[in-house]
Amino acid sequence: MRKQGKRVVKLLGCLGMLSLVISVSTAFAATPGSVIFQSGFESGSTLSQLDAQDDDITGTDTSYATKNNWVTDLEGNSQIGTFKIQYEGGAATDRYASIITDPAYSGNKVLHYWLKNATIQDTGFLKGRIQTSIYDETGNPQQSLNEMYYKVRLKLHPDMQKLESFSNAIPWLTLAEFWNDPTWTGSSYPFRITFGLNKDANAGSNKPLYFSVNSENMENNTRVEIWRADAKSFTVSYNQWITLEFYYKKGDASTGRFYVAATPSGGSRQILFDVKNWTYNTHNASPVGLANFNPMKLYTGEEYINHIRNNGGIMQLYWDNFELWNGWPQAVYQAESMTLGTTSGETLTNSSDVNCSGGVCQIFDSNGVGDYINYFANVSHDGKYDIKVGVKKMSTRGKFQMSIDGVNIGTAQDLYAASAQYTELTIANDVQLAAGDRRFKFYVTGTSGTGYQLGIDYIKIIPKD
Ligand SMILES: [Ca+2]
Ligand SMILES: [Ca+2]
Ligand SMILES: [Ca+2]
Repeated sequence: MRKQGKRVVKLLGCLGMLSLVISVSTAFAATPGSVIFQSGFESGSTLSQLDAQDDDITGTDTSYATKNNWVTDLEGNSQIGTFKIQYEGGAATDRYASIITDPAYSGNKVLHYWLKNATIQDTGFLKGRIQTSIYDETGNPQQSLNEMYYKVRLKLHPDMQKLESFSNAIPWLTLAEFWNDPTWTGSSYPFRITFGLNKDANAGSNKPLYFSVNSENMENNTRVEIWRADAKSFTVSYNQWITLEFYYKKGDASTGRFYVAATPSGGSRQILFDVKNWTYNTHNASPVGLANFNPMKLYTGEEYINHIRNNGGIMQLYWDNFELWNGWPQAVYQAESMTLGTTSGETLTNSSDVNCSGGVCQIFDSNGVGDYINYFANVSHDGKYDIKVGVKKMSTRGKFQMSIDGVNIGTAQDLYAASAQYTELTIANDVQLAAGDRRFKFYVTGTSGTGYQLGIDYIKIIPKD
């Protein structure tokens, strides 16, 4: 891969108080993640028993147009080993996973976890487990997954709230787990990242659950914590869908990354964790990729399972809309759906057009140099991005300069064409953006034709790191 001509341009913000650094590389191919598999557990997804302690899901989920087969797309992907559901103990009267109709909406199917009794013997106590496993296996390797992103919806059954009255702290209720060089393969450098729910000890009143993450080296069967973080400012809600996004990047203290974002249904997206630290064992000189992970998991001790049951409930979760990628997905923001900022006041029209993405382009009737329109788009994570814009060119169009949060990026773009033309423009590459709402401004700088209109279809940002 060629990488050349990297230059750093330092620009002063318009207030003269901010200084932003934009680094620009040329001839560096974009490498966004590709979707590996996606399912909403809809019709065609079939859960069936493999043996007493394992189930599988097979079939094609036709609610997604592509990458929707549990066997040929998921297990058939060259970076993925095998998928199954594991229990490790008990029977269906103690625990099960099942594809059911969403109790809140009859038009939706979801994956339901039901954990009534802990049955797995550990040292001096029992534990319970229901987990999807995406694992490296002999003959079906999963060694090259150096980056991984997935999105899934989680709904905590209302019975989960009974945990708030558990008097002691809850340090362990796993919802997802990520292994590098897992201990059960007799490996030399096991490492685990655990994402789950924790709770502090009650002191006279119930305490809320909160999301937590930690990582551990396994050293001579002893767990050594490498890093941890708690998301106590995020309110964990019950009986409400929360979209979770996970990103794993294999790396050391300076190159590794583990990220989780959460978006409650109807609420705003919050980054719970963006850890830049080890994502494999700190002693491992030659780690493979993410060979084993449990993207949807319920794994915890008997006292928490029993507490819910003893209070008239059952420990339960719902999962939906699982989408797995081998890196950050690119983000496309339709002009017609973005939050509009200030404009210079000319008419903005949603123009239905089958050649426009989403069936709509926005036509801004700017009529002179200096007119402008601002859009806000939510950037998922800190990083470098290639910035592209989908446009509809016409003879009545003008030229624009794009800026992000007041800093010009790239050069002026000419939307003039003798007749209608639909094009994706590359505005700039390797632009450093911070997570959150960024302001994308189109500023009219001139025209090659007869008018100054803009025809904006979408903004696309492609993650580069
Ligand atoms: Ca579904
Ligand atoms: Ca399978
Ligand atoms: Ca559009």
